[in-house]
Amino acid sequence: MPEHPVADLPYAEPAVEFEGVDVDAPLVGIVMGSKSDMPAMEAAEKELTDRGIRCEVRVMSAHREPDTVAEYARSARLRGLRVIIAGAGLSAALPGVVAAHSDLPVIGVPLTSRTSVAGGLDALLSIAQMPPGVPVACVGVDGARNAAVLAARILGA
Ligand code: RP5
Repeated sequence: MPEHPVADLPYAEPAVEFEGVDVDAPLVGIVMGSKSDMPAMEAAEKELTDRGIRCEVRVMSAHREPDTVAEYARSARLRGLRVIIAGAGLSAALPGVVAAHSDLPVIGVPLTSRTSVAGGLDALLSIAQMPPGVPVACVGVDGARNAAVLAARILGA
């Protein structure tokens, strides 16, 4: 019987790549620029949890902790994440920076903020106006729940 045509393909690398992925690993990463964003972003966690979609929540700022954000985004796919939801207010660089370091779909959530000069419009424009080739999907201001619904649709869940 002839060898299967793909039998000799090198599977070693993917096997190594997925070796460390926990079967219970979260599928959606929810990140936000500040602890002050938590009340708004909790709606995303609730929606995903209600749908039985595993998620993790982290606070990290693109401006205050740029190395942490880069490391998180770069390792996201290998850790099993499939979508990243990123919420931020004011200049709201977080979703774009995550998208710069990962090829996973990134959903940005523009947030109103105590010191916003434009009621969240500043964050909305920062998140939506990405340069060609580095896409970030953008929901409405304080639209964390919709970000979770969109993540669920991306996952087909
Ligand atoms: C942004 O600045 C955060 O996402 C938050 O919405 C806003 C204010 O942050 P804090 O000053 O409350 O930490 O980076």
